[in-house]
Amino acid sequence: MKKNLLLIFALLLLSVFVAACGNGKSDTAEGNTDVASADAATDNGETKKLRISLGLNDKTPLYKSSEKFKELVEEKTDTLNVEIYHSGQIADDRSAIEMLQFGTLEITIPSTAPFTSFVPEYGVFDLPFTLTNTDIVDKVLQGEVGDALAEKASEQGVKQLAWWENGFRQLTNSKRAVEKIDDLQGLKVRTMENDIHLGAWKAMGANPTPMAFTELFTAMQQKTVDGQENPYPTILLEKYPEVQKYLTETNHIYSPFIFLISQKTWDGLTEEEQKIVESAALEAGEHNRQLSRETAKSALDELKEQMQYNKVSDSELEKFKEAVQPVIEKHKGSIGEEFVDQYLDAIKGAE
Ligand code: TK8
Repeated sequence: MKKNLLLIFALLLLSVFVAACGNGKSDTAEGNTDVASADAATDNGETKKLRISLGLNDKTPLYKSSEKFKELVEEKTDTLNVEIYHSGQIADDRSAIEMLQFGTLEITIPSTAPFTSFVPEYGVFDLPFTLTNTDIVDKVLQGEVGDALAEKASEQGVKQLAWWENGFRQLTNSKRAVEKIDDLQGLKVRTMENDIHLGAWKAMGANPTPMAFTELFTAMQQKTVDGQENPYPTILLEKYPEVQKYLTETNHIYSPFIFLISQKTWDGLTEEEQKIVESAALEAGEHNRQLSRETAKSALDELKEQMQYNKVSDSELEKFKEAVQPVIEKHKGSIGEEFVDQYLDAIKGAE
């Protein structure tokens, strides 16, 4: 009898011990949980860790402006510690956004295109040839359209603190110079994961493939895609001339970057910390736009030395614009007719 009681007591003790250990895994969205598990969000109880996941590498204006953000935050408080992870070390754009929704990552700064899966209205920026210069861009983003979009983001468990800049997108490929729309026929162009980009390149005669940015360089190296489209700083600093021969200036789309923080993270900050983080994101955003524009100019000069460059003539570009018109009409519905009209009116008002 005594033996049985001892055995039951030992088993009880064991079960309590196992339950206390747990599996140590937190439910996280896809992504590299080595650096992005929720428990890592606080260092040693005193400081809160803000990890920033970036897709681009540490040579780009995006990374350098993230360092500026870190500097601005850490000079104002010692309760926040900013860590920057570049080149998709933690996750690609879409996965990083999902991790913010889960609260297993604090900050990411993606292009708007992949964000349209969460908030379709951001698709206005994917309507080709609508934003045509940086003056108009600044007026539209800093005006009511920009504010309305940031408002909609908060319905998805993420808070947009600022508009940063990716830039005007240009085409590169390894096959041939693209002087006219017919040169696009059958060209395997990688696009961001966004239906409007896919539809637009199809309408222009290319053979587009949506793909996460983290897979792009390898896909070009292995020739699974012929080409891609990104702003000059990305093309140069991500070393695309190593795997692409032709550079075609099209300015077909202006891509913003959006500074997103997890709502869960935001709610865990004190009011003082929220003020510091928001003002740092805005100030580093101004730094980013300036650096992005300076870098785009110098990058083009360097790329002209390394690639076969051409600019599509205005008359030929009209054929590109004509080809994508039906795509714009079609996606007015998926984005929201009213909001697209508000966006196009804001552009007219800024001209
Ligand atoms: C980087 C991406 C990139 C974008 C793309 O995370 O995917 O081509 O232009 O800048 O957001």
